[in-house]
Amino acid sequence: MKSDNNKQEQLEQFTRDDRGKKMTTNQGVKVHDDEFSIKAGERGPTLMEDFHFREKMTHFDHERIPERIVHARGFAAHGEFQVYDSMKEFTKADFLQDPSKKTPVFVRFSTVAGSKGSGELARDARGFATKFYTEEGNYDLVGNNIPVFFIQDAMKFPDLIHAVKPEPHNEMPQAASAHDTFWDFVANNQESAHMVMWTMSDRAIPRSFRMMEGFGVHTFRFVNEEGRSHFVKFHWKPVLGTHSVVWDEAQKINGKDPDFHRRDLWESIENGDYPEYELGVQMIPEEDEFNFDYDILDPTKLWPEEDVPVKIIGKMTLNRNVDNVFAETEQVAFHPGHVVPGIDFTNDPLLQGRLFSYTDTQLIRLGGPNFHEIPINRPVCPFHNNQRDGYGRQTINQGSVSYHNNSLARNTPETSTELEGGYKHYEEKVDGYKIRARSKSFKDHFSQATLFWNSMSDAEKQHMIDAFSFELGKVESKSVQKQVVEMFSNVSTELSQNVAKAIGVKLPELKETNLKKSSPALSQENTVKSVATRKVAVIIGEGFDETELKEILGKLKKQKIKIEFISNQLGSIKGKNGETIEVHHTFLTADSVLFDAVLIAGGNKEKKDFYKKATLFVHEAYSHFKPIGAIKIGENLLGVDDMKDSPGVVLSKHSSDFSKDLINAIAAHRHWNRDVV
Ligand code: HDE
Repeated sequence: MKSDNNKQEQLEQFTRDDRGKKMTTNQGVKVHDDEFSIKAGERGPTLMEDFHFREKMTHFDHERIPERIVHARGFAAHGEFQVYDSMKEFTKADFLQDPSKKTPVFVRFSTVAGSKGSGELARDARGFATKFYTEEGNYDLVGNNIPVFFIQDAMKFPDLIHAVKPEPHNEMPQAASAHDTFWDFVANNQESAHMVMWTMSDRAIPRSFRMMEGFGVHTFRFVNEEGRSHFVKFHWKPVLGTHSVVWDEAQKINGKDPDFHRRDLWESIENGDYPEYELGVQMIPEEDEFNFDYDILDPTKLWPEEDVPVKIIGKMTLNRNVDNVFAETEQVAFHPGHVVPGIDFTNDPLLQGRLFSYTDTQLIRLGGPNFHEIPINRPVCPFHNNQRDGYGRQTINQGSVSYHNNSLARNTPETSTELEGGYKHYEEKVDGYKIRARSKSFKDHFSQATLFWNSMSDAEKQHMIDAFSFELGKVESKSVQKQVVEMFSNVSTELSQNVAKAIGVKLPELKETNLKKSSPALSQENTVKSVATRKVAVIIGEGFDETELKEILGKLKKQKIKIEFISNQLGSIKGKNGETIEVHHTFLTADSVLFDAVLIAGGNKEKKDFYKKATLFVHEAYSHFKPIGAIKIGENLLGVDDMKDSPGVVLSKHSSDFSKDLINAIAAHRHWNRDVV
């Protein structure tokens, strides 16, 4: 089938299906036997001349490449992007001009601190890196799901990462910031305060890659045809809203299914439930650069959406899983310096340092300077220059000339004027002393951390107090604990006092912060509420009520809710009128933490063992504030009476429209005002 996606077409030239083919060596020689090496006698030593054995083993010995120093654990998918209306007024970037144009994209999501094999529900920022294969070359938006960063200057990045990674003397803990060196770094680098508030919030434990925002973090520039520039911040807004799990659940998911996020993304795409994100931009005209009470180039600051609105300009849809994780997800090389005409940099010192680091890291990770020739990294437009040779070079450049200027090839490949699409850097006037220092305008570390705190709902605040208390509770040094509590007393007295109590350190002095401002856009309570693709576990036993269940399930499915049946054993379960249902999981192979909601169908022929396991399942979901529905015979699984009257628990006998009430309860995501121990 011919595709209308030129990146996919390009990749197909390199894609190979080995099924049904004859086995050959890499030299193309047909293989006679792939099980035994050649030996001098059946019980003798292996012979060096066995080229087939040598080739197979050598290739195997070299299969691994270094994992990414950060963002090692990632998962990716293909898709496309379309702009809603031309952005000509602000940028000349070609892929942002024509609403009928689809630009292929490749997106890699990741955790930051953990190694390649770590669990996906770590408390951590998530990477959200997008490669747009535009007609003018590749544009990479290499962002995170948190809009600010821990540090302001790239110089400190190795220190930050050394502090958060497992401690070098014992390689512990894996994929976790809950240890001494990370919190010591925080206390001694106080510009980290704002981002730490985010990583201690629910944002750091997303429900799904499909339900998290993305941010370019830095301030970039849009430049239009006339050369006029706007400062710009990029946002991805998930169509399904921004949702999280709770910490206890996150830790359990890591054990029950360490692949939880990738499985969710993979399955959604396989099912045709394509994840969608809208692209938004906040723009500030060049002349307004100094009209804010923070420095708009400081990467520890966001621009509150209520002050600088997010203009939604297009949509990205992820619609194809990779064919091969190594070839695509592992070998993709992102770089914030991969820009196209119409998008340019600012002097944010964090961004400036990233512009160096990303090529440098690929040289060791992908083994040389030709990583742009790896299929996933190739632009879809032609590329020509005088760069030659190096490990793994694939292009066969013809002719004798590989220099510029030349006359022998009529000075080609030739450069392009701006009008012809040549990338011309924005001509910004820069004047100053060479100096190693932090700008004075970057010195307020706490105001926006307080803004974030003020913007949280009561439940979100409690989660943050718990997260700080957990993390600092794992810190062994009393001195570090005290320093951190003292530091966050600059952000919120309520937060720091509660944490101090929980970890048993002296209460910090009361500091009155006058900052009352909040930004509602920062709270996940105000996000989109959608039930589409939510996973409901239906607990079902022998003798369930077919008539009632069928009607409810029909209505849930209409809302694109996913249903999975769970019982004591696999196979068919019979209803009271003899109809059967195939069970997807048992209480052994599934767990409530892997679902968004529970529907108890029950069964009147089940015995004690079923009830014991089912009750545990339901109670755990309840303790994680999840919506629970019970149809009549299932109700006895709810046990204690106050559970039946709790928010988010819907009983068919009390409800005139049970399915509707259950759907509303699922849309609310979690029911925080429950009395849960
Ligand atoms: Fe990265 N970062 N980073 N980073 N980063 C890398 O590049 C670096 C920063 C981000 O899925 C590395 O190819 C420095 C901010 C993502 O392949 C490396 C600094 C943001 C990914 C690197 C930062 C990010 C990376 C490791 C401070 C959000 C994964 C492997 C100056 C805007 C991309 C690689 C993927 C990966 C360096 C800070 C996002 C070492 C020096 C801020 C999403 O080059």
